[in-house]
Amino acid sequence: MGANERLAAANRAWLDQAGVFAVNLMASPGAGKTSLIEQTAQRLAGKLRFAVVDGDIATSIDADRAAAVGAQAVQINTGGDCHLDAVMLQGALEQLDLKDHDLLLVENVGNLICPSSFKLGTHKDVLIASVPEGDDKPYKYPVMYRGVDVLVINKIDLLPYVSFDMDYFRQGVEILNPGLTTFPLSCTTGEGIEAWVDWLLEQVGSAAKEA
Ligand SMILES: Nc1nc2c(ncn2[C@@H]2O[C@H](COP(=O)(O)OP(=O)(O)OP(=O)(O)O)[C@@H](O)[C@H]2O)c(=O)[nH]1
Ligand SMILES: [Mg+2]
Repeated sequence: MGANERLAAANRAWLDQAGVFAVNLMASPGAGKTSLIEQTAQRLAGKLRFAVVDGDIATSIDADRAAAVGAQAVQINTGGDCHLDAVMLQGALEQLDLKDHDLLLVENVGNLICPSSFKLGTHKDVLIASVPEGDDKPYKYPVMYRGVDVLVINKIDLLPYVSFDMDYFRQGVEILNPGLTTFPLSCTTGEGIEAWVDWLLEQVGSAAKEA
């Protein structure tokens, strides 16, 4: 873990030097990580130059989806590991033209446990929860919910069809991570996506000012 922390710090320094703001997207399998990348990419076109790193156990399906919406995309296959780590991200950064980008979206392996333990060197950790997973997830996966900087609640279009008590869910989040910035949205209808994209633009803008 110590070696991972050191490599994560080196990744951060590299990203900062290149002027790239990086976000680590974590979620359970199927919560909508790639869908959010697709929606974000479509709205950022012409506003920001961005790249995507996709972590999966196997296949290049997600990197192909990101490339299809215009992102420079690198796929990492972990070959069985349930999370990305700093050395994997370092390998992906070597394949990207970092100087040509302002933003990097990293899609971690679908898992609510392991990714929370491995820092990558990204600037913000974002958790995507989705309505069909159930409203008890903050209570059952506290380490993940406690450690993130931002929460996206995806698939709100399904709220009328599944039993998901938003108040119960948000109370659980509030106990673990008070005042957490949260974006309820739907990648299917597009509702709420603008607020998420505005947040990203703001973050990239403030990072550029600090540099
Ligand atoms: N109804 C609804 N379906 C959605 C929404 N967002 C994503 N989906 C669907 O959920 C499924 C999984 O979406 P992905 O974006 O592939 O999820 P992922 O988190 O990238 O999945 P893995 O990379 O396999 O972990 C797909 O069938 C999407 O079409 C949404 O807001 N509403
Ligand atoms: Mg995906």
